[in-house]
Amino acid sequence: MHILEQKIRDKSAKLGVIGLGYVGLPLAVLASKKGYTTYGLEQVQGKVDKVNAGENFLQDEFLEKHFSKGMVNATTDPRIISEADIVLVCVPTPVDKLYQPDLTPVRNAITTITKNLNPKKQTIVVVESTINPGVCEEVVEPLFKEAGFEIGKDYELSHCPERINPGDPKWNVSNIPRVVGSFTHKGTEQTVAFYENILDAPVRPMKSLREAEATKIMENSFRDINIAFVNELAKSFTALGIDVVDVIQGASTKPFAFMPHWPSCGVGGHCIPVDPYYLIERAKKSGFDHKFLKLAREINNSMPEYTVEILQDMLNDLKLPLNGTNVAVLGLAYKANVGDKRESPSYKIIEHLKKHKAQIHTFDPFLLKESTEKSLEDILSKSQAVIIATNHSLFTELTPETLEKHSVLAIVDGKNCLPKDIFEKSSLLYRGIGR
Ligand code: SAJ
Repeated sequence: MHILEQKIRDKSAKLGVIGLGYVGLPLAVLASKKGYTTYGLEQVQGKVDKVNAGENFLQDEFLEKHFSKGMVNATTDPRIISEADIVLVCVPTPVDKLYQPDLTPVRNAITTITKNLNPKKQTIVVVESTINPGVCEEVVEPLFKEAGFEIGKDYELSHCPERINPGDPKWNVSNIPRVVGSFTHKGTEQTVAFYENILDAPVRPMKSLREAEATKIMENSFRDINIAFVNELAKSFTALGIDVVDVIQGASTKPFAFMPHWPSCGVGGHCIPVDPYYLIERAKKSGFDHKFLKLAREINNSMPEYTVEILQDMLNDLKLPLNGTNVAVLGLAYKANVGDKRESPSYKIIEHLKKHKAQIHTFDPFLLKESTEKSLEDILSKSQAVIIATNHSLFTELTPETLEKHSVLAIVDGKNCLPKDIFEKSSLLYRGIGR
């Protein structure tokens, strides 16, 4: 049996995880828990210190339960790569302001590997970061080639897309099934063997790197287009006096061939609003125009402005201009009960409110440093209108009485997270998204 295969089986293989964020740190802790010596290469010294002190700086249930001091040897020193038998790349793959993919973090990680790779070890390099089909062969492999390394001989290259769902109490790094694609058959076998050793979930070998890269992009584009579908229905049904949430709940009684998604003030996060652009841009290079994916992105990107328009209509009914009105934006994070503001619709709502010269106040219990007010009481006491931009549990407990006590006049429920029927019986003006 090949030495590396033996080391994977007997867990003497050493791992190097590049990027100790919400993907890399849980992965490193899981591998360590399963018996592998695990190094973490992280450029932020503060994170390195926290990891070595056993301090969990992420909101992640798996880490809360399993992470402790000594499990991961974190460092900023890239020379640990030369010791690793398997290197796992877990760095961000964002888009820039023009929604263009930004592979800089991936390129930097791969360059670090090429400067420290020990070809005698025939290291397996696994990219976990979400990338579009073609990145491994067109961006990653050429960097190794330039450094004089031959794929399949000096190293193996695999892709195992991460599927972390921040804040999910059920699905975590240990139990989410994974797919693996590699450049060679041996690479696929070895990489599947590694993941089968650390996961309590099936690992599916894919035909090649490209199918593995396409899998994650497809999963998240699927979610984006389905959200865009209900967001378009929300606009259309409002004009027809139809409550789209009631319709979605009705359609959900069908036990097959329907999967509910929900309209909201926008689609945020590091995955759903980002991943489709990776495919849109790469497909362009092969002469294909993803009209449908682009339209879905356009619809979802229109929801923050649509939310402000709803507020504007409500204030018109009260003969109040948005200009000069004190508006409370409740929530800055992109999803409930996490402190992550990447691509958050809240900031786009704030931009539109600014354009209308509203007096803007913000409060997010998970992002207090970014909030202008430090408590719900504070912000409500200053505001005549409220937009719920994130469905944090704290906001879902809001009652009409609380708002009326602070003489709030109107509320836009951007995440349809309040009991509409109760609010409609109050003196407040209440509108949801599509209901
Ligand atoms: N959203 C809607 N309507 C919906 C669902 C979500 O407007 O029906 C909005 C959310 O408010 C949020 C954004 O979309 O602003 C993204 O929400 P999300 O629940 O998809 O959360 P993410 O971004 O953390 O997505 C992750 C993804 N996981 C990975 O990429 C590994 C995604 O694949 C999962 O499907 C998703 O979690 C999940 O299912 O929760």
